[in-house]
Amino acid sequence: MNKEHDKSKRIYKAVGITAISIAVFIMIFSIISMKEKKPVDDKQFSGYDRPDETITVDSNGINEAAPDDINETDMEDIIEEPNLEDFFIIKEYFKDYIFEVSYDDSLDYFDRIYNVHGSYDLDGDGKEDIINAVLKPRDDSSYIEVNGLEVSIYPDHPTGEIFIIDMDSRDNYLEVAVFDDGPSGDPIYMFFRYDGKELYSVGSIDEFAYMDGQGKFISIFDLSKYFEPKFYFSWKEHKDGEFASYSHDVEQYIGRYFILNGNGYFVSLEESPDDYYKYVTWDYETIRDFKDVNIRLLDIYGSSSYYVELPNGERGLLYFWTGD
Ligand SMILES: [Ca+2]
Ligand SMILES: [Ca+2]
Repeated sequence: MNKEHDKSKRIYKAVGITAISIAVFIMIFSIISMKEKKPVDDKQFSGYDRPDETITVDSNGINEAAPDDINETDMEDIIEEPNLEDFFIIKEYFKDYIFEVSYDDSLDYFDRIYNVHGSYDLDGDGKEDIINAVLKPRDDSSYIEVNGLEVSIYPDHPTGEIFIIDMDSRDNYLEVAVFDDGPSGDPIYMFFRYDGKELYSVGSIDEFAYMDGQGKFISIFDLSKYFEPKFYFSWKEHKDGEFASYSHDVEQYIGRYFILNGNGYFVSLEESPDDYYKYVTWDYETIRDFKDVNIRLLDIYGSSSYYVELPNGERGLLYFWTGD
């Protein structure tokens, strides 16, 4: 009887140990597979392996729709490479609020002085904060003021456009974005934060930049905007009132295929030159209108200049006009 009892005890023990081992194994396995999940997102942006691969460009790259389902799970304090799918144009992050704007319309458009008034809770204490601004072109008497605290600014071509924006949903602050059309068609948004004690500038970025609503921004100048899938060269992260820049490894896209759309300059060249810029010409005749052309990236000089191979085997410099 005792012997039998001992035996069954041993069996229970053995079964117990096996169960624990299986549980541990499952745990380790799920941790590994969780870790392995991450690069899947990146894969979408690494270009196409073969030119004859099915071309689906609809969900790749950047969305211009409302940021309805932004993933808010990544709260870790570590620097993560942005996933372009989380990025939307800046306007999508404006609050639905309209400032009172007045100006003397007897003045020329480029000389107008805008007086702006509004109120919004900027520091998240539940009380509205009084916001005023005077925006005068190329004049340092321009300023923005919150609850009597003033910061002077120097807009080139203000248009009176000013918005409430949430640069980072992870903190309680909302920022004020002041639009400046720039010295010659290089529009920017200047951001200001009121933290309950102080009002200060928290940087500026081009109007067409993208952001993820969690402090990360990608300038349109750092994006391969004519390619699908798109990729970025660098991004900025807003933290503690400052922008830090991080570069992204684009070498990984060399040898990959992308769909090209848009007007680009193309100069036929058999090999990628060391000094590509010597071959750059702004001749109208070198402009080509590319429509869904499957190109292969052979060299990347910057976000607006590449060495590529066209589907017919022709190789050359591909570059885009970015100035004005
Ligand atoms: Ca407040
Ligand atoms: Ca915020």
